[in-house]
Order: sequence, then C-alpha cells, then structure tokens
Amino acid sequence: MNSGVSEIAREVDHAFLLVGIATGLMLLGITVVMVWFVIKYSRKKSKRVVNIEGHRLLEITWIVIPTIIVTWMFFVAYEGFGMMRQPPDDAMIVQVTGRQWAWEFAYPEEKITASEMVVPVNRAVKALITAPVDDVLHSFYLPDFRVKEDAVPGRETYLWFKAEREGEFNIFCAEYCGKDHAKMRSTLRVVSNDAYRAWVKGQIAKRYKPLEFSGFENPKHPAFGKEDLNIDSTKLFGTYCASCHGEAGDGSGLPGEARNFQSDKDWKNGTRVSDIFKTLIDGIEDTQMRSFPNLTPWERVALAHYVRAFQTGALQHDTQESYDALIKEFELDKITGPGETISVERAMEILSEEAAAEQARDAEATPK
Ligand code: HEC
Ligand SMILES: [Cu+2]
Repeated sequence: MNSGVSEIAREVDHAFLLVGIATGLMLLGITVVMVWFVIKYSRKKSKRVVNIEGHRLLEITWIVIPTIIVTWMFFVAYEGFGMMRQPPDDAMIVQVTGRQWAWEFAYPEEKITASEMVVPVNRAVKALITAPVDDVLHSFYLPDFRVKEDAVPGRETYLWFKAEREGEFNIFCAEYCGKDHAKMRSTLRVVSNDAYRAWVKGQIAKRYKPLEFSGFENPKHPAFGKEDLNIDSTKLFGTYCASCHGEAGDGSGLPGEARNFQSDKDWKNGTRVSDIFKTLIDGIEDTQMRSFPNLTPWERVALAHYVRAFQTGALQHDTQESYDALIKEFELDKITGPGETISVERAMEILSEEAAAEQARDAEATPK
C-alpha cells in the first residue's frame, strides 16, 4: 500500500502509528507486570494474602498517565478528522455514483461521464457521492488516500483528497453490496494538468463522435453497427448488463428473470434497434430493468446491436419509418449533423454554447 500520497493519508498514518505505539506499550507493560506478579505472588512462595487498602500515588499515576495518552490520541485524530471533513473551497467537483456493480464518475463542469476517475495532480478534488434511490448501500474507498465514504441511495455524501503524485490507484467498494461486490472496482488515475485537459477533450470528442447518419437508412449498413461507432460494446455490456443478463446474454445473471436475449419470445418492446434504444432510455416499468440515462446515444445504439447479436431466432428489423421516428423523438440529428464529422475544437465550441444557453435560461428563471 502506498503511503504519503496526500496530506490526509499522512495524517491518518500518523494517528494510526501513535495509537499503535500507545496501545502496544500498554499491552507490553500490562503483560510484563502480570507475568511478574504471577511469578512473584505464586502460592508456592507465599501462602499469606495481604489486603492492600489503597495506594494514593499509584492510583493517581495510573489515572493521570493513561488519561494524558488517550487525550493526546484523541486530539491527533480529531485534527486529522477535521481536515478530512473540510474540503478547500476551490476543490474540483466529481460526482461519484455507486450502483450494482459499477462506479460512475461525472464531471459536471465538463459535462462528461466516465467509468474511471481521472484527476489532475496537486489539485484538491471533492467527490460528491451518491447511489440511485432504488440501489443499495455502497462505499467509495480510496485505500492509498485513506479515505472512504458510504454511497447512500438517494442521499449525497462527500470526501476529498489532493493527490501529490501521479499514478494509478485502486478504487474499491467497501460495503458488501451483492453478488458482484468484489468486481465493483475502478481506477483513479492521477495525471499531469496537461494530460488531464487532453483527457477531458478526448472524452468530449467521444461524446460528439460523428455517426454516419446514412446508416439509418439501411439497417444493414455497417455504419450502424458497433464497429464504426468505435465503442467497446463488450466492455459496456460487461459493465452495465452482464450482471443481470449473463455474459452470453442468456439471462443467467441476477435471479429476477432478466431477459434471455437468445430467445425471441415475448419481448415487451421488441428486438429492433429502435426498440432496444427506447428500452435503454425508459427501462421497463415495475421490473429490474431500469433506464440507463448516463449512456450516450451511440452507446445505446452499440448496445442494441450487441444485444441483437445474441439472438438465435428471427430478428425484427427496423424500417425507414422506425428510424425516422427514433431520430425525431430523441433529436439524434441535432447531436451531430448527418454524415458530418466535427473536430474536437468544434465540439468544445458546441459545449460552451450549450453552457452559455443554459446559464441564460437559469438567469431568466431566477426571479430578481
Ligand atoms: C438489474 C438487472 C438488469 C440490468 C443491470 C439490465 N437489465 Fe435488461 N432486463 C432486466 C430484466 C429483469 C428484464 C425483463 C423485464 C421484463 O420484460 O419483465 C430486462 C429486459 C431487457 C430487455 C428486453 C426488453 C423487451 O423488449 O422485453 C432488453 C433489450 C434489455 N433488458 C437490455 C439491457 C441492456 C442493454 C442492459 C445494460 C445496459 C441491461 N438490460 C441491464 C434486468 C436488467
Ligand atoms: Cu458496492
């Protein structure tokens, strides 16, 4: 385990060491005296027992010294605790959501979400932690930084840290949360400022990754397949879906009758790309199949293809009308123009325009 990657980590280690030494010394002292007494006052040696009425100096000593040690331990820990609970005002915000069984990181300022946490070195980071209301308790744990906080469904908790060196660190869930609790891991990557900016740009560009809209006209067109979207659907499926639907899409996951994708029987919304797309947006009411609002449209499209690929029976196919309806309903054509590619710079522009428009709306909405 790393030590000293942040000030909090050092404070915690310091308090831990002190408590360890103090309790170690007490254990040693008490044991030594006890063994000594056992030998010294052995019945074989002295048969007469003397009743000691009191010894003021001795009593004062064993009250005062431990009190001082314990009080000292308290203040050392209290000081560290105070620091842990007070993130600096300029801390960067990352929203952390724990759900069965994955961590998700949202950067509200940049409007991006990711499945790993990336932060710049030497910058205070405040993690706002939560879990969806219909999920269970998780615990966001950064062992190298000695910080841990519960993710409570429907509530927001927080922790903060400031990484003092670059590197990759573990993120664990420290609260047993069901079948795949042990797999609920992620990575915290602490990188240089420049690398962080580059990462953010990359994430934004990914969100605005162009899609060949001509693909919509022909469901068999490869542009509408997962390859061209350049999204790792296997990973997506493994992260979000396999726990219920099984790695092979056979519904072998969580008990609760998740759909077997291999069978073509009794689909509620249907097996067309547009149907699955909608299932992922709305979920299926009164079942464990929730909505996945955090997925980008292209991730939904990729997953829809992935799910369809499990089918062994007859597939329902989209028609021009069903694609048109999908595009219209979710304004897919507004996300990127048909067949047009945009640069990262243009993506940044669109983003800032969006942010400005949003601010203007907010300003209008707040009464003066
Ligand atoms: C918590 C468990 C769970 C997770 C996670 C989950 N599903 Fe489901 N899913 C279900 C259940 C249960 C059903 C069956 C609901 C019903 O029809 O009664 C279902 C049904 C479906 C259906 C069928 C819809 C229809 O028309 O009948 C699709 C498609 C689907 N899931 C896709 C996905 C994808 C893709 C993911 C990952 C992004 C996913 N699911 C994650 C539990 C889950
Ligand atoms: Cu968990």
